[in-house]
Amino acid sequence: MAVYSTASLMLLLLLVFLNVTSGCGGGHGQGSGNNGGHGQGSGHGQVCGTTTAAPVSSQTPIHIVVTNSVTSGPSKTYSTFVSFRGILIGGMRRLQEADNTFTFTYTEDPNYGPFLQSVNGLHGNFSQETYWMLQVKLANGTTITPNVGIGCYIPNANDEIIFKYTSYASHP
Ligand code: B12
Repeated sequence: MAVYSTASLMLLLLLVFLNVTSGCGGGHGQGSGNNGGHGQGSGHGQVCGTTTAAPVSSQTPIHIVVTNSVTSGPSKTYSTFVSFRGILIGGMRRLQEADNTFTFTYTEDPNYGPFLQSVNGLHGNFSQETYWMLQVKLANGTTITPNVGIGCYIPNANDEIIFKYTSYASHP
């Protein structure tokens, strides 16, 4: 009887412990899951300490359009995905591994992270004042120029990520 009571108590304590520690930094989607709450600026960890069931991690589908405003050559469109609230460069790496027609290189800036240097073999060139601009056509049709680079931008579901080879004149 005493053994049964001790076992019950330990089980109860274990359940309480699991409940308290769930929700923070577990690597699973938080909040409403399935792309809910995407977009720049929405913080994470909103549900820390709550007892809501952890939703299944989701993949956020995106399209990548490679275009050239200097030569006005043909654009090319790819599809890939980022992890739930994952950064753009993660989807780019995934795409590069899966599709050998998409390649990119970057340099690491000490203050701002990865600077997109080349896409599909075409390099931005400071002396010619060209670079790869990052733009995003949102699902509602609006095109924005993010004020962060590929290492910081967190895509929304169905974002059309536009890498536009362009000249400095277009810098925001
Ligand atoms: C000039 C400039 C550029 C030039 C840099 C080339 C050149 N030779 O001058 C160009 C036009 C290429 C550029 C591009 C972009 N830029 Co810019 N740029 C600036 C600006 C106005 C001045 C930088 C500078 O000369 N500093 C002085 C030198 C001595 O310091 P430095 O550390 O050596 O500067 C280098 C870095 O700043 C780097 N750099 C410039 N922009 C960016 C952006 C990113 C993401 C990275 C990793 C590095 C980087 O290039 C500079 C020269 O080598 C700053 C704003 C500011 N007032 O600081 C924005 C700034 C740095 N850029 C910014 C952004 C967002 C971009 C873009 C991502 C915009 C876009 N959506 O396409 C792109 C980069 C895209 C890519 N290919 O990865 C943001 C970065 C914020 C952040 N937290 O990430 C800033 C702060 C402006 C802003 N909107 O707030 N940029």
